[in-house]
Amino acid sequence: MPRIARLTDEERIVALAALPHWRLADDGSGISRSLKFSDFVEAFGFMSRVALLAERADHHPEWSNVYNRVDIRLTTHDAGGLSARDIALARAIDALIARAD
Ligand code: HBI
Repeated sequence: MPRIARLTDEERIVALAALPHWRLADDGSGISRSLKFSDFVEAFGFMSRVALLAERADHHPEWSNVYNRVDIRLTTHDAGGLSARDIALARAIDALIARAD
């Protein structure tokens, strides 16, 4: 039995309304955001900061990096879909980006 609850349809809608940079997967299983930085060092620096957040929260992104681009998908494997943990990590990532501006 999953230890973490998947969000309901209504909870998903409410959560996503406050995360305009994130896209909900068609099947509702996760959210994603793509980011572009000025170069690879900036992108990798960002990934390092997210990695520290993720490790502290014991919640980890699925992501890929090509040069200055980082594609992030958040989903909760233990829940088999989107959970409050993904929303919390998305907010923390957004806060990191806001600070970098
Ligand atoms: N990260 N995205 C994601 N989803 C999980 O379910 C998850 C995780 N990081 C660590 C983690 N679960 C652990 O708590 C368990 O696998 C033990």
